[in-house]
Amino acid sequence: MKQRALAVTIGLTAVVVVIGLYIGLYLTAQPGSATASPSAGGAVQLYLATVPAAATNDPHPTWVSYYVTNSQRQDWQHKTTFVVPANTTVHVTLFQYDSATGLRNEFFSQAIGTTGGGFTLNGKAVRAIPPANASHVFAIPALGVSVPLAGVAGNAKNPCSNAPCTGADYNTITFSFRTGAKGLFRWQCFVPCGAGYVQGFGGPMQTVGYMDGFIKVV
Ligand SMILES: [Cu+2]
Repeated sequence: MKQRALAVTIGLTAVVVVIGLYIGLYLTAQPGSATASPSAGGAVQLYLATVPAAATNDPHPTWVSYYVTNSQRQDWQHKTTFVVPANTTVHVTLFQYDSATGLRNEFFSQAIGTTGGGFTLNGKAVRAIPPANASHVFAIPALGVSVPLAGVAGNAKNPCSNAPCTGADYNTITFSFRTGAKGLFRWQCFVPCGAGYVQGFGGPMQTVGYMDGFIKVV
């Protein structure tokens, strides 16, 4: 009888500890953030990448995602909160490793709110792409910024499978935008790229850390 009581007590304690850890970790876990690096003329620079699937050891290794990388595309960090200064020009270089899904809303096939009104795609200045070529969109609705990201060709010789994508085929997209006052702004993708989810807008499309994140203007 005594032994049974002891076993029940130990069992209950273990269950309570596990539930406590689960809730505690859920409440305190924060997605990591990356701070833009200083650039010429008081601007700052972000190097981002989009991948067809997160790293194989990720909690969601099949989900499309944004990553933070560096100019040489060798450092890969799964972060989607970007810290940038207020009233500053932010240069973004984005390495697009995923293939096209296509836009449901063609409005997002044009650049909006970028410095100069356009962006560069593999070194060429453009203002829009064919809607069917869009793989992802980088949009900060509250700042009026949106840029379409052309996917790598479906017959690319060396497509990326999972992050990190160093060495795989990619498109380079660059654009700049201006920050205003301090604040926390949501950014997101608008391409229905969440394959396997209702309308392509579930899973990675509705989860911060994949096709969504924050711009922390400080
Ligand atoms: Cu997307």
